[in-house]
Amino acid sequence: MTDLCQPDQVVWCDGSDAEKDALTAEAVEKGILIRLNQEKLPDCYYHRSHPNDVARVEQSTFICTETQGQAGPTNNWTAPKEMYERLYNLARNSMAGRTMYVVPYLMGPPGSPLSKVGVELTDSIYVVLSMRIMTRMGNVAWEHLGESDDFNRGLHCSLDLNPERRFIAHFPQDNTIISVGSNYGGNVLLGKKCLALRIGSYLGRNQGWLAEHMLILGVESPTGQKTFIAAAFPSACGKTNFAMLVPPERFHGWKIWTIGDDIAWMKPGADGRLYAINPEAGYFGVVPGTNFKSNPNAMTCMARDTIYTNVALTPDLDVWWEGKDGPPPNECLDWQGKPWTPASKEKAAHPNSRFAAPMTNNPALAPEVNDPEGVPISAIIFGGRRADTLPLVLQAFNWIHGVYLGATMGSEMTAAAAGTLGQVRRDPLAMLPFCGYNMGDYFSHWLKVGKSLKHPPRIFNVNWFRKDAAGKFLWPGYGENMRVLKWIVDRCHGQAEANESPLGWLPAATSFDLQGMNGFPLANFDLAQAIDRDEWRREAASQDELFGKLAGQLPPELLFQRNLLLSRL
Ligand code: SAT
Ligand code: MN
Repeated sequence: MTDLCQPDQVVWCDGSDAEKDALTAEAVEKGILIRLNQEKLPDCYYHRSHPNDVARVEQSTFICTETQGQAGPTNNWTAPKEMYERLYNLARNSMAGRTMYVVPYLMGPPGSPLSKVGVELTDSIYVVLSMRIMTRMGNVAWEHLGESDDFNRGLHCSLDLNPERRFIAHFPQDNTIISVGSNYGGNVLLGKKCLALRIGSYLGRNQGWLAEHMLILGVESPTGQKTFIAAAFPSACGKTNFAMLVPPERFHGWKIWTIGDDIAWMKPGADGRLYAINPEAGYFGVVPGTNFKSNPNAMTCMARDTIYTNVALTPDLDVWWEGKDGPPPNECLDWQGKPWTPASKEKAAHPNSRFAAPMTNNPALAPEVNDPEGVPISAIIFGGRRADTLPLVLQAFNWIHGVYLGATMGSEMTAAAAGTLGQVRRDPLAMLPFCGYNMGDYFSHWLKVGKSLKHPPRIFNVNWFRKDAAGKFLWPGYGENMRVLKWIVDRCHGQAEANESPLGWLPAATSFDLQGMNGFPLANFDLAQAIDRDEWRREAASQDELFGKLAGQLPPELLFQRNLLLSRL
C-alpha cells in the first residue's frame, strides 16, 4: 500500500498515551482539532468536518462480492476487479506529502472467540484519534492476532473530500475495505459500520453468528437479577439514550447497565442461549437533544476525553448544541465556523453532530463488557421511528414471527444518512445500510440461527415515536421507557400477562406499570397501543415493495407470516 499511496512517512500506531499526546498536539497545530476549554472539558477536542461530508453516504457505499446476486438488490454492487482498479487509481500517490498511519485495532474483548482484528491504513489524524476511542487500538490487537493472518485489511485515503470521488467499498470475500474521499465517522472509522456490520454480517453468515445494528443493555432488578436485552433501531432513533437509560423514581432499586450502544455480535452458546458482545470500546453518539434529562450518562461520558464533531463552539471554547441544558449562548460559531446568535435561522450544531467518547467514561458501564464469553440475551427488541400505525410495544408470537416483525420494520429517515428526512422506508432489522450480503439470505440466516437455539430470546417490537392527531408524541420516552423494559423483562421471566391481538401479544392493563407518571394522560397509553386495521392493511400492502425486490431470495416463512397477519386482521 505504501508503493501505491506514496506517503512521505509511515507511522505504526501502538495505542500508547505518549502517541496520543503527540498526535493530538500535531492535530491542534495543523488546525484539525481545536483544544476545548480544559477546565470545563478536560482532554476534549473539537473538529469540524467538510460541510459536504457530515453523514454516511449510502449511494457511495458498495458491496463488491463476486456476483451481484450475493450482494443483493438492496446494496450497490460493482465487481471486485473493477472496484479495486477504480480505487487504486484514486489512491495512487494520494498520500504524497502526507503520513500513512498504520492503525491495528481489536473489535471485541481481548481473548474472546468472537473478537476480530483489523488494520486500518489512514492519512487522517482525526481517524487515528477517533479509532483510539472507538476500538481497542494498538498492541492489544497484535497480541490477539498472534501468528494468524486473519485480519481485516482497511485502507482510508482522505483525497480532496470531493463527493464525486467518495467510495466506501467492501470486499467481503477478501476481508478488505477501501474508503476514499470522506472523513466522516461512519464512512472512515472502518471498525464500526464497515467491519463490525457489513463485513461482520457476511462472516457471521458463513460462521454461524449474527452481526447486528443493536445496542445491548442489562436490566438489574432490586433483587439483583440481571436480564440482558439487545435492541435494533435505525441510526439516530435513540439507541444511545436507551442503552444508558436512567429509571424514573417509580423504579427505585432498578438499574440499567450498558454493554454497547450501536453494535452487537451474537453467537449461540453451548447452553442453547444466544450470547452477545459489544465489539466497540467507545460511543459515537448523536449530540443534539442530549442533556441531563434525556441522557445524563451520555453527558458524563462526553465531559472528558471526547472528540466533538460539528457541534457549535462558544467564545470560551465550550461546546453547545440544540437541546443542551440551559439557555443558548448569546453568540457562538456554528458547525461551519460561521457566527451564530439565537436569532439565527439555521441550526448552530449540525443535526448529525457527534461525540466520540470512551465507554469507560460511562457511569452505567456493565462490568460484563469485557467478558470474552459475552452476555446471554433474553430479549431482542426491534424499534422504528413511526408517527402512526405501530403500537408502543408488542411481543412476537414466536421467533419466526419476530423475524418477520424485524424484516418489515419501517422508519422515518433521519439525519444520520444523506437522504429525505422524515420519509418512511423499510429498514429490516435496522440493517438496510449495513447488511454485507443479500438481504433475503440474511433473513434465512436469522431463521436458521433461531432453529439452532434451544432457548431463543423473546422478540418484541417498540415505537417510542407515535403521535396524536395534533402531531404531539403520545409517549414521553427517555427514562419512562423503563416501563416498557420492565414489561419485557417480566415477559421473559413468565411474570407479566398479555392479550393476543392481530399483531402479537399486547400488555394486559394489569401488568403494565403506569403509576407515578406525573401529568401523563392515561388515555394516551391506549392511543399509543391502538391498532387501526386500515393502517395495518396499508402497512402490509406497503411491505410488497421490499418483498418484491427480494423475490427469489425471500424465505417463504416471511410470506406466510404476512398472510397470517392479513387473515388475523
Ligand atoms: O455515522 S455512523 O454510521 O457511525 C452512526 C450511524 O449512522 O449509526
Ligand atoms: Mn448506528
